Amino acid sequence: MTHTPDEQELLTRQRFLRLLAWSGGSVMFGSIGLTLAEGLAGRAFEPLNQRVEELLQNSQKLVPEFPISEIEPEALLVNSFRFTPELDPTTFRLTIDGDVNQPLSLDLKTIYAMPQTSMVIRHVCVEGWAAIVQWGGIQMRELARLAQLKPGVRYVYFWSADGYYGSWDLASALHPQTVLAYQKNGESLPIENGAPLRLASPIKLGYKLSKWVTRVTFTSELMPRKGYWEDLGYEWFAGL
Ligand SMILES: Nc1nc2c(c(=O)[nH]1)N[C@H]1C(S)=C(S)[C@@H](COP(=O)(O)O)O[C@H]1N2
Ligand SMILES: [Mo]
Repeated sequence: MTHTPDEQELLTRQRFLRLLAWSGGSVMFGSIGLTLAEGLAGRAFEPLNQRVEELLQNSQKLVPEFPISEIEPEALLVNSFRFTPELDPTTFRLTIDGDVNQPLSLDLKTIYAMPQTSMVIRHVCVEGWAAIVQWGGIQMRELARLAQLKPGVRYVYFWSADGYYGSWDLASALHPQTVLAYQKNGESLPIENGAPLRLASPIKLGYKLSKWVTRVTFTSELMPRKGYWEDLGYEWFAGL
């Protein structure tokens, strides 16, 4: 995270092009059916709005990470309140929609080909346990760059296949250590921990870290339903 804004922008473009090449052009250009060429020539690289740009350039305060030797493989308790959905990795798509210029529908192959972030952090559950875990996945900010947030976006909703849902403030979602993870402790993410994709971040309590995320929606307003636990009285921000 030591690039100048221009270098950053260039990197993002290069990554996006690489991503398109690797995905065989399967990145979807929005609901109005832009072709790949139109997308590349036109809207795909519009400058981001100032506020989002600031959030993306500013690496925000990084939470110190742990050495790999401090991972506690047994300490992460499975905490699922509903059922454990079995998602087929071959047909799975992550939908990114809402107030974005470039809605996306990404398969796992495409997501795995994107730049991977790995971090060893502490997961903290309000129920009184914690665990040092290594997560590997894609930064939410990387997805936000690709989707191109519209001006006025302030919140992000995460929808899960078990009916769980939650909302975050945009700054926390675009923090460099907020990741959609597909690996745990160096191996593929187990189903009970949220495969194929779950949120991981050292800046939020466990109940904000949705498992089995299938859809990410950027919005300017919070809806009456703010989150599974939040709607039952738990604190919304839930920062660590
Ligand atoms: N979709 C979904 N996400 C969820 C939950 C859940 O029940 N469903 N439980 C939350 C809680 S309270 C915690 S502590 C963590 C637990 O993650 P783990 O089961 O991988 O340890 O997942 C969070 N994300
Ligand atoms: Mo939790």
